[in-house]
Amino acid sequence: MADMTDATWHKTACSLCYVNCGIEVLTEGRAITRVRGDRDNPRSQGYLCQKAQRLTWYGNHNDRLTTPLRRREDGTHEPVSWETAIKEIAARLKAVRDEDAAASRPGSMAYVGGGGQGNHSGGGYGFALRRWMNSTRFFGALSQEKTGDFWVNGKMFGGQTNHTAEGVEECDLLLVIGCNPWLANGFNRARSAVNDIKNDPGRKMIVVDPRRTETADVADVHLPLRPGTDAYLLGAILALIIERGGADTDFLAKHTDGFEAVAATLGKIPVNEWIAHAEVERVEVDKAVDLILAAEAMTVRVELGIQQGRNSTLNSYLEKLLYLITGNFGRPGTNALHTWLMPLWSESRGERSEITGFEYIGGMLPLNTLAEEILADHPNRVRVLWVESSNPANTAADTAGIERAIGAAELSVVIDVAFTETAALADYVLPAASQHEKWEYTFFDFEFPTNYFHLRPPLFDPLPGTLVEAEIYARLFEELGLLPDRSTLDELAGKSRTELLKAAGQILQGNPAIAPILLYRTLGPSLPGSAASVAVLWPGCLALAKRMPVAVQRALNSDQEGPALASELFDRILNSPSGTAFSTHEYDEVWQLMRHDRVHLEVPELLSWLESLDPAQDRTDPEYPLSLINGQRRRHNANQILRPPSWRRTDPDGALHIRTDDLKAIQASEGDWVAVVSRTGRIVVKAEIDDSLRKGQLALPHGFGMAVPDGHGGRVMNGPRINILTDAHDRDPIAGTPHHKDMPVRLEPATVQEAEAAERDAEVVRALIASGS
Ligand SMILES: Nc1nc2c(c(=O)[nH]1)N[C@H]1C(S)=C(S)[C@@H](COP(=O)(O)OP(=O)(O)OC[C@H]3O[C@@H](n4cnc5c(=O)[nH]c(N)nc54)[C@H](O)[C@@H]3O)O[C@H]1N2
Ligand SMILES: Nc1nc2c(c(=O)[nH]1)N[C@H]1C(S)=C(S)[C@@H](COP(=O)(O)OP(=O)(O)OC[C@H]3O[C@@H](n4cnc5c(=O)[nH]c(N)nc54)[C@H](O)[C@@H]3O)O[C@H]1N2
Ligand code: SF4
Ligand SMILES: [Mo]
Repeated sequence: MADMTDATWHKTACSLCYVNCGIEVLTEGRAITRVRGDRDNPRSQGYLCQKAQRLTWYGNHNDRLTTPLRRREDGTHEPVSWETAIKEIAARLKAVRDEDAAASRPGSMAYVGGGGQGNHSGGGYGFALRRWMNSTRFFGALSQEKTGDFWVNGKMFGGQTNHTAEGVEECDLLLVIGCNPWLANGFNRARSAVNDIKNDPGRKMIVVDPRRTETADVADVHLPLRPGTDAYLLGAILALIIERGGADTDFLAKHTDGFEAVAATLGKIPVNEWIAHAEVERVEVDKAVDLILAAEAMTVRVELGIQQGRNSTLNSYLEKLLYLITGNFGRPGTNALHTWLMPLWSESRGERSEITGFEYIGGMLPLNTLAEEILADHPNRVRVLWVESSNPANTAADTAGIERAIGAAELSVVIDVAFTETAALADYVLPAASQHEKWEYTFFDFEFPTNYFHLRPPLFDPLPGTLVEAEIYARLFEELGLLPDRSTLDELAGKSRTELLKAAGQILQGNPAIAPILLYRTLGPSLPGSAASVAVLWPGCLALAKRMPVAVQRALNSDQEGPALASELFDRILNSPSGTAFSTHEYDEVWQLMRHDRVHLEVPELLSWLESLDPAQDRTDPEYPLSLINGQRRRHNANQILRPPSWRRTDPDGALHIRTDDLKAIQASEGDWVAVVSRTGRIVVKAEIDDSLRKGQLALPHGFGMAVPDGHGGRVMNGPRINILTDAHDRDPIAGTPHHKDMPVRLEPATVQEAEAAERDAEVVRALIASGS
């Protein structure tokens, strides 16, 4: 396994977005030298997008962490040994836990992250620590994009983990709302799937997006709405569907409750007024409705355009009503629910933060409220900030507020593979082995009727100085004295897989939080190829085999039952380097996945929200008249995963995209440095023409703004740090998610000094790109 230079193709997955396509790679030293799609991967079937070839830039660069770091008084960091770091962190955690207990207050730790686009193997261990700290406060990327969707799923289907899948490959109508699969992917084999639809006259596509995106360009109907008006447009489309008899009355009678209340509210919508407010043509809307009514199997695909847009949680409701009212659910080519090996988020039941009043959704609080939880003048404020596999100093709204909050935490710890902007502010930084240096997987398994899981063996040994997350937490728990003694561990390790959890019962009763670590230290060592950290999947296999034995038997083609079936599944996962199916359903079994007996179409909070919409109130701020897509997905961005500038083949500066006429309005030209100004901040960016945008709409890319080594011992900013512009209080009233896709801004020419400073940084970055570092 170790650092090999050979001509063998090794199977793994791409971790540059959450689709996690199966890939095969050639390696040389620690570099990935070639990448090709893995045709044996049953989900991605050999597909790759433009980014995968650049994967080596993730783990093989000069800004990897190779030693624990401790912050000095002056803000710089010094290397310390693992022993020192673990000892000191453990002592401080224990002190805070004891103080919390003495003051009878809830645990005051905030846990942020727990996994990125390709890595969820650390999360379970991090949760264990949070649990031991008696804290419920969990924040992450999902709680700044998807929690509104989860909340609606809870209301309609009964569970916040009743998450939906799309039937893109088999649909005859794909309705794309607020996403750009051509560049962002987001579902399996996205570009191929879009091309298949384009090339088949019998299949159609509608795109709802203000910009004429690459996806919209090949659609049958494109509705280029005014940013932020989705709720109006979707409301009007729903009203038209019902008016034209498009409701599937058989489906509604059989599977749903509450249609009358929904229809009554939709019936009151002033359709023409709302369509006019969205600034789209009525004839184009009618064409879209024609296609929806004619579809045999429609699937609706949504993402950040509506989830990080105005009326986010309401949008998530309307989008679901589109397929539910028309009966496009639980059949081939429609939307459906999917299974989980282990759910990626949990069920909340209306608990709220004492500090902000926001509701926990899926076990999470809005990332937008993290700074408030730390900075609040409240006895139960957050004292310990624990960040794992996330870079909130760049990716959370209001960079200045987040930086203040990190500084105000009594203890801040970051576990990452690279020296991120968040790490730069932390009290301790712990270096993790990369996703290619350990067994890794994600729970982004969103398929129905067959669902898949992909466990990837490592390509390389851990970079010297780094540890796998499981080992970091195990050492911490040992230092805290939470694990049983060696002989008890040995005795447990001697048990069979099926006996182990039973035998550990009593120990776990005393301290349930240690379960993952106990498995890691007992079942772990018996697993082949140093796969110890994978032991946490075992309880998941047991639970799944119990919950849906028939679906697992079908997927494995097995007639085993109970723990034997679970064991077969666990072994199959361990021995399937291209991934494996873990559940296979019949379509009509979709209803068994739902917590409610019938879909609750009526969600009173959202119907009254819809009724309260008023175009007259929905005005732009004359101070900030433009709408910024703040965090656009482009050809060469990938969240904060690829940090060295050299990975990009396009867009070296992370340019501001703007229409010719909007740029002319400030007397600037392409290539000029311009200032984007919001209520919260001001950044200077290079202007590049993109006439596919709507008038008055601008776009800045996601995935820039890292401070990277400049080659001369310092650091340089790699493109725009976009969350300087975002206001953490401009957020959804239910989910607290930000409105990144429709941010009010104005544009000004940059000052001479600003332009010179920006040009100096850009030159350094271009030199780095030229030198390939
Ligand atoms: N290349 C690339 N791919 C990625 C990522 C990446 O960083 N780079 N990140 C991954 C991640 S984490 C995610 S969550 C996904 C996100 O994937 P997407 O959501 O598809 O990507 P975005 O570019 O953020 O925004 C989607 C679209 O919303 C549109 N939009 C803006 N305002 C509005 C509006 O008011 N209404 C509507 N209907 N649309 C609007 C924009 O024009 C844009 O086309 O991408 C994943 N894939
Ligand atoms: N303005 C604006 N802000 C946005 C968005 C936007 O569109 N606009 N998009 C939002 C969205 S949808 C998302 S998903 C978030 C993403 O933002 P984040 O949640 O911060 O996640 P990533 O950018 O994926 O960065 C993950 C971190 O994990 C580290 N990492 C990688 N591998 C490992 C590993 O094996 N172990 C450990 N411990 N660490 C590892 C990386 O170095 C990186 O620092 O950004 C959000 N922020
Ligand atoms: S779609 Fe592209 S970025 Fe996403 S996992 Fe597949 S190859 Fe990687
Ligand atoms: Mo995301």
